[in-house]
Amino acid sequence: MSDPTSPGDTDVTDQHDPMAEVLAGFAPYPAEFAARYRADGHWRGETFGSMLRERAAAHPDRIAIVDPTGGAGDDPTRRWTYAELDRRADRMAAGLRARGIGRGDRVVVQLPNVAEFFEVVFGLFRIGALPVFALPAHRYTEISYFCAFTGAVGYVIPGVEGGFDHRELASRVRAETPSLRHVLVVGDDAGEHTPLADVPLDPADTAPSDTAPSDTAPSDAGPSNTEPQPGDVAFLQLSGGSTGVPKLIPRTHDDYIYSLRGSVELCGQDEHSVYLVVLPAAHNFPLSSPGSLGTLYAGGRVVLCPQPSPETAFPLIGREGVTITGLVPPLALLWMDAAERRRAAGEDPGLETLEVLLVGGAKFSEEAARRVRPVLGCTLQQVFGMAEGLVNYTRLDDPEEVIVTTQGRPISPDDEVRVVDDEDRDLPDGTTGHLLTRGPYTIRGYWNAPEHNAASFTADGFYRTGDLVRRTATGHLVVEGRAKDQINRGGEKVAAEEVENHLLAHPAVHDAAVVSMPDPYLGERTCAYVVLREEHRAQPPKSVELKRFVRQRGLADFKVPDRVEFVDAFPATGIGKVSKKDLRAAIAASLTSS
Ligand code: AMP
Ligand code: DBH
Repeated sequence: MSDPTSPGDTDVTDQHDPMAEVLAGFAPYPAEFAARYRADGHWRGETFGSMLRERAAAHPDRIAIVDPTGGAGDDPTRRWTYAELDRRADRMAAGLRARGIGRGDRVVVQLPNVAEFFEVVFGLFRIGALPVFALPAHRYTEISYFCAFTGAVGYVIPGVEGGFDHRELASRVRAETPSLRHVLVVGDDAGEHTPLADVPLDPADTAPSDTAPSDTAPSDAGPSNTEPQPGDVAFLQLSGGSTGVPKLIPRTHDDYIYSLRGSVELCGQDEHSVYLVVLPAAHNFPLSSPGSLGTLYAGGRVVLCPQPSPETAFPLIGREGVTITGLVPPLALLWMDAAERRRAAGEDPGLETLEVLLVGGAKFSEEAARRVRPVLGCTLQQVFGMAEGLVNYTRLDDPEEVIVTTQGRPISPDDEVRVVDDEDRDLPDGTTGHLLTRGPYTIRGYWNAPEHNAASFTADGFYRTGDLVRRTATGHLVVEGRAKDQINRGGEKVAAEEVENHLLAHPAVHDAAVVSMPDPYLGERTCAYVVLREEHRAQPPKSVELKRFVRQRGLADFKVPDRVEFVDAFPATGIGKVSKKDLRAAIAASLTSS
C-alpha cells in the first residue's frame, strides 16, 4: 500500500471529533417542524445504509447497477445485483474504517458515471462518513476549496478522465491540505496514491477498533453512537451559488430519502424502472429526481451512461430497456434533433422503451417542450429543483398544456411556497415574484456559512431561492427569471462573483462584471465585461488571454467566460452600483445586430 497512514491509528491519537464538526456547521430543523415531519410520515427513520440493506434482503438477485465500461472480457459491461452492491458497500465500509475514516469525516468524491461511484458512496453512508459531491468538471480551484473548507480526510478520483490527470491535481491538493490523508483512485494506475481496489476488506477481518464491539460485525451492530442515524447529515451537496465561493448543502438521511420517496411516486417508478444516468452522477438532479438513488429506493435498475451524446445513449437505451432518464434542456434538444435526423434517414432511433423524460436544471422552452412527445415518443416531465431542497414536477397525468408551459409543482403537501415582492410581501397567483420555500426536505442553512445564511434565509427559515416565478391557479410554478447573480449555462450554474474575482487577479484588470448573454443552444452563456487599468489601455490584452488566465487558475471549464468585452466604464444604477441589467441588454443587442 502506498498510503503512508497506517490503518486505524489516526482517530485514536487525534482529539478531534468529526461529527461534532459537522454538527457545528449544521442548521437543524426546529424541533417542532421535525416532530411534524415525522408525525406526518415523511421522515420514517430510514438511512441510506438500511435502505440498501433492506432492498438487498428483499430482492438480492435483481440487477441494481449496470456500467457499460470497466468489465473484463468481450463484454465490458458490469452488472451488480442488489446483493453484490450491498456486499461491496460493506467491504468498502470496512476498508475505509480500517484506514481510520469514520463517522462525520468528509470525503470529496469526484467520479464520472462509473459503478464505483455507488460502491464508494454507500460505503461512506454505512460508516456515517460524508461524501462531498464534486463534479467531474471541477478543477484545482474548486477541489482545493472543497477539501480545505470541509477539512476532508479523503478524495476519490478517476485516474485520467476526459484527458485530465486527476492524480496530479490530487497530489497538489494533498500537499497543501493537512487534513487530506487518503487519495483513492479508480482504475489501474493510481500513481503515488492508493488504488480504490486496495481498500475493500472483508468486514469479518477488520480489527475491532474504535467503532464496533469486537464480537459484532458492523452490519448487525444495533443503533449505537457510532451507527449513522436518520437525522444525521448524510452528505454535502453543492450549490451553483451566486457568491465568490461555492456553498455546501448538508442533507440528512431522513429529509433526502423523503424527497426520493416522493419523486419515485410522482415519476411513476417501481421495480421495473430502468433509469439512465446521463448527467454527472453526483449532481442533485440525476442523483435524486428521481435519479439513481430514487431508482434504488424503488428497487429498479440504474444504468450508467459514460457520456451524454445520442451516439452513446441511444444504443444503451435500446439494449438495456431504459424506461426513464433526466436531461438538461440543451441535451434534450440535441437528442430530439438526433432522433429526427435518424428517422429522416430511415433509421429507427431505438427509443421504444423510454416512457418518461425529465427535463430540468434550466428553463425548457415551451417550443422545445412541445416536441418531446412527438419526437421521442415519451412523456415529458418538467422538473424545477435545487440541491438546497424543493423539487417541483409536472405530474405524468397533467394536461399536455400544463406539462409544456409550467415547471411543475412541489413534491410535498408540506412544501411551503411563497411568491413575494422585494419587501417579502406575498403576491397573488399569476404575479411574478421571488420564490421563498421551506419544507420537509429543504435545508435551513448552508454548512458553516452564517453570513450567507443570514442573507439566503428568512428569519423564519424560508430559503430565498433567487428564482423569479409565477404561480398558476393550479399551483404550478412557471420560472420567469432570476434575481440571483448567477448565469445558468444550460443547467450548469456560474456564480458571477466567483468568476469576477478570478478576472480581478489579472494585472491588467481594473474591474470586471460577468453577465449572461442569450444563446440559442445553452439558453445563456457568460459574458465578462472588463475595465482595464489605465496603463494597459493602449495595449489591451486579447480576450483569449483573459480566458486562458482564468482557466489556468484552475477553474472548471464551464466557468471560463464565453466572451470578453472591454469597456471604459460600467453603466451605473441610480445609486451607483454596476447595472448588470444594462450590461445584459447591451450584449444581447450587440448579438442580435451582428
Ligand atoms: P442549485 O441551487 O445549484 O441546485 O441550482 C438550482 C437552480 O437551478 C434553481 O434555483 C433554478 O435557478 C435552476 N433551475 C433548476 N431547474 C430549473 C427549471 N426547470 N427551470 C428553470 N430553472 C431551473
Ligand atoms: O438544477 C438543479 O439543481 C436541479 C434540477 C432538477 C435539481 O437539484 C434537481 C432537479 O433535483
